[in-house]
Amino acid sequence: SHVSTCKVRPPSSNNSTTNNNNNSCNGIPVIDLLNPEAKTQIIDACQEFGFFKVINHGIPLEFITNLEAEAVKFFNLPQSEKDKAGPANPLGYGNKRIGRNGDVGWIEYLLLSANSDQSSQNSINFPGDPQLFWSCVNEYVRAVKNMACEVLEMIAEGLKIEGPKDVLSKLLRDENSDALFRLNHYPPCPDQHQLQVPLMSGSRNLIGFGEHTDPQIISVVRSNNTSGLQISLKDGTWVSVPPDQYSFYLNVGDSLQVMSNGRFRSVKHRVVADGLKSRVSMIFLGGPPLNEKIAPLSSLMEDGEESLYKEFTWLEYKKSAYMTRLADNRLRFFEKS
Ligand code: GA4
Repeated sequence: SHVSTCKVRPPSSNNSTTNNNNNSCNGIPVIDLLNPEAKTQIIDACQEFGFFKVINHGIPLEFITNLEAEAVKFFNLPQSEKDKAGPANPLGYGNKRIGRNGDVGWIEYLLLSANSDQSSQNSINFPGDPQLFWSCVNEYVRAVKNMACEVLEMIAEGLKIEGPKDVLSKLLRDENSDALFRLNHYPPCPDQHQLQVPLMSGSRNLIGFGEHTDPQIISVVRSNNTSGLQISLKDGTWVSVPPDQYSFYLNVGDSLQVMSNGRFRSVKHRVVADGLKSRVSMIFLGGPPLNEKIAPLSSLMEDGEESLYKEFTWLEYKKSAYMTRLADNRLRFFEKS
């Protein structure tokens, strides 16, 4: 399939009056969180793409570089050391295998809990300097979760729904929120003949992380300066996301698609590994408490509008999601026929 490369529109060529967001790369909206228009721009982006980049996010660069250094240190350890933190079931260190249902990719990762109560983390036997590692993770996760909550508050305001602006953010701020944090490493691959992982059709690129949507409410992605992330547009075209180590990309998850009763898109995305440069990404996956009902926000529903989905809790959805393969349409089982 065709994948377009980055074309940044020069400011002068933008004489659109309908689209109030004139800042984009490869068509991907760039939202300046300090811009008073940001709320409306985020709503537009969630509807059209389910994906956008944020700048002026207020997260200290130091938090990012500290954690990246710890991640690189870990991934550079000998295999036998890394294996001590595994296998990922689902938390811990994993290598090539993603989930439980046969998905594989050119990837190694650490899947961690991002709950405020991190006692579940104790089951991971982290090699090296676990104290330093966890303090970097906690410092980063706290800041990124906070930013995600601010964006969810802007979404609530932008939707002009009645009632408190924390209808969405409170689900992440809840002390029982079910959030995950994932550190991914897509290593270089000098000898592609030895590979046990699928190649992209018609190219020399490897699948790093196969196409999927995120089951949670919202995800926040940060990567180093290596490309690889691609998103699927409404028409099915894949678009490369230009790497930007100073910004974050946010994506709408399945749960937010449901809570917006289908107004927002849970964006399909994937990572291709180019085999030459190593890509390191860190992803905060914001989910609600396990017992939370995932249903369209009542304040959003218009007169006579009905939910497109059956009612379910996050626990039910999560269980069901972990039975699927990456590329499956996980929401399908919960759509009303
Ligand atoms: C996709 C989003 C998150 O990375 C993740 C992934 C999880 C895993 O890697 O274990 C899943 C995948 C993700 C969706 C379907 C199931 C579960 C792998 C898989 C095949 C941690 C998550 O929550 O769902």
